[in-house]
Parts: sequence; C-alpha cells; structure tokens
Amino acid sequence: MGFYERNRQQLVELGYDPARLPPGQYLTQRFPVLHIGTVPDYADLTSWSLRVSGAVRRPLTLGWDELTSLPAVSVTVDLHCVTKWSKLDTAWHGVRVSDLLVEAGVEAGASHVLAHGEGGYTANLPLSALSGDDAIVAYRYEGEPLAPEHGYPARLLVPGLYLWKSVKWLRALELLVADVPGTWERKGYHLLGDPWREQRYDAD
Ligand SMILES: Nc1nc2c(c(=O)[nH]1)N[C@H]1C(S)=C(S)[C@@H](COP(=O)(O)O)O[C@H]1N2
Ligand SMILES: [Mo]
Repeated sequence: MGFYERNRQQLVELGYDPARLPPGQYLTQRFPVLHIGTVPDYADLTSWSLRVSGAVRRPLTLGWDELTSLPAVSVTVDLHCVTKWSKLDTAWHGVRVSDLLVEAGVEAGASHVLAHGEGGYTANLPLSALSGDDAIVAYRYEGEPLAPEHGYPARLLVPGLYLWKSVKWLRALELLVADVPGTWERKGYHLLGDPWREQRYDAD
C-alpha cells in the first residue's frame, strides 16, 4: 500500500470523513511551519497596526487594542497547504474580514485584496473569497495567542483557499480594482488557489 492509501486509511480510522481531503492532499496531525524569511520579533505591540487601505472610503489603521476589542468569532476549519498536507479541525479566533471591510467602506469598483505581511510577503485574493464567515484576521489559535512562527500577533485565515493565501504577521489589507499577483502568484502559483479544484499552479 502506498503512502496516500495508508494515509486515507488512517483518516478513516481516526473517524474523519475522507471526503474532507481535497484531491492530492494527505492528513497531517502536526502543524508544519512554512514561510519565506525570518519570524518578526514583536517585543511589544505598540508599533504594530493593521491597515485597511486602497479602494476604500474610510481607510483604517487598527492598533492591537482596537483590533482585539472588535466583535470576534471562533471558527473550526481545515487547512490545506499546496505542499500537500492538510490539517483538520483547527480552532481559531479573530475578527471577520467582512466586518473590517464594511467598516472601511469598500468602493464599488474594488474586486480584490492584496494582503501584506510584515517584511513584504503578499498574497492576492478576490473579495468573494473573503466574504465567508470563516475568513478572519486570526489572533488566537486553540485558545492561545498565535505562536510567533504561525503569525503572531495576527494572521489572515482564509480556509477556502490554499494556505499560502493566509498571510502571517498581517499588516495590511489593500483593496484593489484589479487582480495583482502576490509573492507566490508571481512565481507561477495560481491566482485563486482553490484546493477543491486543485489550483496549485497558474496552468491548473
Ligand atoms: N507573512 C507570510 N505569511 C505566509 C507565508 C510567508 O512566507 N510569509 N507563507 C505562506 C505559506 S506558503 C504557507 S503554507 C502558510 C504556512 O502557515 P503555517 O506556517 O502557520 O503552517 O503561511 C503562509 N503565510
Ligand atoms: Mo505554502
């Protein structure tokens, strides 16, 4: 039996519905760490802020206390990395992206968001991918603050798309009137990245 078959069998033994794994993915119970560059060191959060900018009527700059005093939601979601691991039933807490966008007043012509992480990593997403209730700016994982390597103090979480879209160390959501590729999309990864349609690379 090959790795993937064994992994599917394991999934069933653990009581999961195998239909929860998108094509080409395998289950992991670890939480792998993947990123480019170094983990930012936030000694304190006084200099941290989250901007909502670009094609909005009311650009926002939210400090840590402001972000964390907004209404928050808890979501339990499955993560799918384009390197083929999936992690099921991960629990996060944070502010819905859709709430932030309403607050900022998205302009009629806006269609996409470029999410910016500390240090310049970016990922592009269509607004439609951010309208779901489980697309959040997450600042707690499994009841604890995020670990530095998983995005402390806050990361984007868009479980409907491959995990490269879930920008760690999030600093800005820039509203755009056209789709502009981010860090991995410029290197040939898919502009959307829907794991259920296995959109890994731009030709998929
Ligand atoms: N700021 C930033 N966010 C990032 C990345 C990065 O390099 N920088 N890598 C992305 C990729 S490719 C993946 S697979 C996930 C991994 O998240 P994890 O380390 O919490 O598993 O983070 C995404 N977010
Ligand atoms: Mo990734």
